Amino acid sequence: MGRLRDSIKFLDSCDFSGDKAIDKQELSRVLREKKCENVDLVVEYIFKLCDKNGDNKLIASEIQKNVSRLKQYTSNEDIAKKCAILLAKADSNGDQKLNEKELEKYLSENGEDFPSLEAFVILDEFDVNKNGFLEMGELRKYVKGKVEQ
Ligand SMILES: [Ca+2]
Ligand SMILES: [Ca+2]
Repeated sequence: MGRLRDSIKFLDSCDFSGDKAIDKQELSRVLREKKCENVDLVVEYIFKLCDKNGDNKLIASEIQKNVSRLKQYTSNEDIAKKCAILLAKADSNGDQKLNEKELEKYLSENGEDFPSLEAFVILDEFDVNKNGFLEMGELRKYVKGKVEQ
């Protein structure tokens, strides 16, 4: 399965205007069709990560570089969508991982009474490889745990 083929497929599925690029409206439309919540936030986050030249369009090379991420963030799967929303809200430095500070900030913005304690507890439980970050696989487990509560 080639990256190039994947990215052409992804471009085809989003590029409604046929200009061989994906703009924010097109990405929003795709996310809405997938019933994603917080669409605007997720779109901004995806562009922050992927639109390296800042022209508000994702061109072929940008799509190719980020295709696995783009597919994940626009997936039909609920957990993937929830992870995308969580990252869009909490990943302030755009490294697609959450460190303790980012978690703490997110938790306090969401009304958690003891955000720093809670962030510590979450990392202790879900940061399985103990690198100090929740990255995608770990994030999925965290989000999944929350959904099943
Ligand atoms: Ca981060
Ligand atoms: Ca980790």
